[in-house]
Amino acid sequence: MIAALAGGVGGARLSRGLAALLGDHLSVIVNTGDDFEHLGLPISPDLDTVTYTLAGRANPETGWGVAGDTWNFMAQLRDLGGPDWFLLGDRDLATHLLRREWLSRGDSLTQVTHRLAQRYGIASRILPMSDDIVRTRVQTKEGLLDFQDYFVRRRCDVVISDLQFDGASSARVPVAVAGAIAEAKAIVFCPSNPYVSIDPILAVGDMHAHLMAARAPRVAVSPIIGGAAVKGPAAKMMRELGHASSSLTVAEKYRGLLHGLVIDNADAPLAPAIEACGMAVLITDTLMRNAEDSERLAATVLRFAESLPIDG
Ligand code: FO1
Repeated sequence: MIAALAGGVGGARLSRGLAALLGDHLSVIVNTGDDFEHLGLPISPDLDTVTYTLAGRANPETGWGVAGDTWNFMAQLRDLGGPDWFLLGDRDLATHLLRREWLSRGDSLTQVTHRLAQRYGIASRILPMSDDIVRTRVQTKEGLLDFQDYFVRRRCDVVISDLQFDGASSARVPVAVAGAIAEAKAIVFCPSNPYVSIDPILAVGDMHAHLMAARAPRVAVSPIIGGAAVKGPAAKMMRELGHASSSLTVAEKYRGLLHGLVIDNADAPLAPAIEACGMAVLITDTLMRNAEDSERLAATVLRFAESLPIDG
């Protein structure tokens, strides 16, 4: 079993490569801090992005939503003066309506996510980081913003000073997640935003203890290439939170947690400083332009993880 931690589009892209190689030997532990209720619908963006991507159904331009989706619902909503800042495609709507139906009759988010993945014929397991409510909120000079308000409505155009994950400390690690980590031969931190995709996962209950107790190498792929994020606000957040937007910041952030960090060729000069953080470094092409890139990088990361001697 390989366990991967993932959020957003970068996490989904590497998960796609891992799933192609591993099938039902892969469990993807997904961030739910982005989740929110919109028009009475329970929206789980990162769970849906990973599910659509592993199903080969994700919108290739945006990374989120369904490829080829139509927007009749949004057009009508707009005509009726409804909130049109968060786009819900006609096909995407089916996911949210089914999730609401199943949650309201008592199914867990884990059960709902598993059922949706099964209906897409996905062999890998897609596991919410918790079945309890965790909400990422962003501290800005305009006050505390819910994540989607910050990320979508405001397009990240406000300076952030801190992040919080409401509910995380009391949220429970699901049995399926604890099992995936305990059985893992390697644990992969996908190139997701460290602050709003990986940190919420690490903040859940005793997740950190489960990861540290695992007898498996823990390796991450840096989401930063040459000081810039491949996609999304990770680099901007790093600078606003007072750090250099660099793979070295990722290494310093995960010092003590990671056995290895995969960085891009562009960041090769950082290798000695990253090794000084107590982790091995692998330098390769980490940009995933297509499914072949994702599979190549996944294979490279797995070989790297297997090569690492781990402490007892
Ligand atoms: N991101 C946007 O920038 N604009 C949107 O209108 C939008 C709608 C949306 C609908 C469903 C969904 O699953 C994701 C959606 N996202 C949208 C992405 C979302 O904001 C996520 O938080 C990102 O995936 C970042 O993790």
